[in-house]
Amino acid sequence: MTYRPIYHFTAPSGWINDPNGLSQWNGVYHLFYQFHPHSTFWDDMHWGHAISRDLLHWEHKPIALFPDQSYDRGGVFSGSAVVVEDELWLYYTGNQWIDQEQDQLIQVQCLARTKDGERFEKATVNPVLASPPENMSPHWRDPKVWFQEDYFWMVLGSKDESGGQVLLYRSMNGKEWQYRGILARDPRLGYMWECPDLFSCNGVDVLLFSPQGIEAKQERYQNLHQCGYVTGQLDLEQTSFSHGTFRELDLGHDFYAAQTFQDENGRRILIGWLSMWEAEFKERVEGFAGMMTLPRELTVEEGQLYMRPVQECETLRSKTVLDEIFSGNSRLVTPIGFELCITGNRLPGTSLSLFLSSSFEIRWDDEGISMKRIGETGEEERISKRVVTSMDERLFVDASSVELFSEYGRTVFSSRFYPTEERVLQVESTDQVADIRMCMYELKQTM
Ligand code: DQQ
Repeated sequence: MTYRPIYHFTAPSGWINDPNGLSQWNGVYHLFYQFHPHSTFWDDMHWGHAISRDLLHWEHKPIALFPDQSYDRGGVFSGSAVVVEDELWLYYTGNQWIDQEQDQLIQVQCLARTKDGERFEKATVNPVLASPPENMSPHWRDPKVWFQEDYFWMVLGSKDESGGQVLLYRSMNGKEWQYRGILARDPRLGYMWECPDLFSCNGVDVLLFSPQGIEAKQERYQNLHQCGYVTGQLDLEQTSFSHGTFRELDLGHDFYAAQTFQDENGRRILIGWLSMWEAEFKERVEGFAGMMTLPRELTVEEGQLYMRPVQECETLRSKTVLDEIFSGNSRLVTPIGFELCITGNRLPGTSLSLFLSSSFEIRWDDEGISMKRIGETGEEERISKRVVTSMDERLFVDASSVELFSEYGRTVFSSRFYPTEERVLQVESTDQVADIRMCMYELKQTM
């Protein structure tokens, strides 16, 4: 039984976490990522690199950035990319450990440039930001940079004694930066915010970030760390962002450090890490750990973010394995990678369950949608209390991952699962669930 995905991105070997430097440059998509090539555990971070023309077939490139300078010898941490004239500029956090066990560190913000996407040069002016604003924590990282209204802008994740926050910087030339102030903070949302991203989508300003340490509250905030967003009104000149309440972007067990970019067609595309800190990573026995989500197109509808797999994903469909009106419990041996579409209506009072293995169940009933996994630490359930009777559901399964796009992308769950037996889909319903059509496509291998 292999856990290696066939159409999701992962490294040829070693450990990966956050997506970095997502961009499209002269038609080519670039995916950089936090990478430890020497083991399947997080350690001195490098930036791995891959390119694609369709967001699905990724060509592995040599490592782009190594932890080889005095200011980043403890790791080339997360960051972003901006196209500047005929170059791609990469911003990242240089990490230096003072005492790793005590979490004592020095972090600085750095720039690297490439003219050809092959050779990357760290700027001689590095670090471009050498210390955090006065009296602030040395934990400030993950620069997300963009160009707007004649300036380069940067948001950074950070914290103070009351909790996580986002800092705003501005620059005329991308090398000399001025601190503009704290753009957002909320002491109820954990002790540190990582990987901030600020963008406008369908005319709505969105701040996406990954807060660490929010306490679980009923069905919410069930993961070790969360990834979510607020929407509101941004005023860059005034360093202010008035916004509504925080929402988790994905309700599954494994989703963190997501980043977005705008592609050359104007789409706002997101990729997240389809794993979670301190998770099982059973794939380690195969020499790799961690994978990315499918690329997803974002829209804002009814005031909230929707995520749908990019349209290119339809080209993955090879054979139709199943196309039928659901008529009762069934069991089907599945391909390693498949997409299952469920459309129609579920009658109130009925339930529909999909078992991807005896330890992984997805269920729709009058309580909502749930994903239940039995793992090393026992049963972990993730729930959306939104009740779905009119079904427009797309499920992507790839060896050891599942992504459910429910109600045409309104509610999304991403999780890892580790089947031990045959790859089987077992469908069970309590009663006649009424008029449900199920289509399954075998998906092509791209990786
Ligand atoms: N991962 C990176 C940091 C970031 C964290 C280090 C989020 O830059 O804050 O690998 O997963």
